[in-house]
Amino acid sequence: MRRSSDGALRFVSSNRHKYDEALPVLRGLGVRVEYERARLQEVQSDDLAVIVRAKARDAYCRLGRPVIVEDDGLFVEALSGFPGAYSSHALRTIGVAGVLKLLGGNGDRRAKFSAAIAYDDGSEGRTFVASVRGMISEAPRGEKSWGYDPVFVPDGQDKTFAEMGPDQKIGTSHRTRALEAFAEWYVG
Ligand code: ITT
Repeated sequence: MRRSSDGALRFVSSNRHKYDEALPVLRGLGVRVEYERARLQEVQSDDLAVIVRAKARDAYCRLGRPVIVEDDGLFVEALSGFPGAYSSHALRTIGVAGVLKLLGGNGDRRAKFSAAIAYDDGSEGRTFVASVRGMISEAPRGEKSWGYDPVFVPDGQDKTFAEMGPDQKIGTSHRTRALEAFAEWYVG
């Protein structure tokens, strides 16, 4: 098992929701982690793995201790993968309503939610990418949610992430899959 000096990795993000969902998963897999709020540098790329590696480098340089960071993207088939690596920007500008409008009445609602997790301890860097396939709903559904949760229905389910309880979302999410791959390597 790799350990930072005080035993806890830092999960660095400006988005507390990510950490709140990552914490029970990592804890359950024996990884100690604490939240560090920061908005990290994002290089421009269509590839989440490239973006997340640069974010991890930036986070390590700022904190000087082992970190994990995450970069996510919602890839909509009928929009040629948009918003993909630009999901955060799209949410801040056109929002979920804008993405639904772009899709209009298109019958092809297929999409993929991907998560890339990167670890950096100054000497070693690793990246783990995982995805969940699903559909974009016709309209937002569910309450008390964040990001694209109201419009993403994972395959095999009939609820959007926003309509699920926290345990059910965590049980099916892109984030959990990427974190499990990370923890398998990290805990060793
Ligand atoms: P960082 O500071 O960690 O970069 P961010 O919110 O900018 O936080 P990303 O660029 O990784 O995060 O995320 C892309 C977008 O996808 C962003 O708008 C998130 O809100 C959204 N998103 C990621 N995971 C999600 C999830 O599980 N449910 C809903 N929306 C999600």
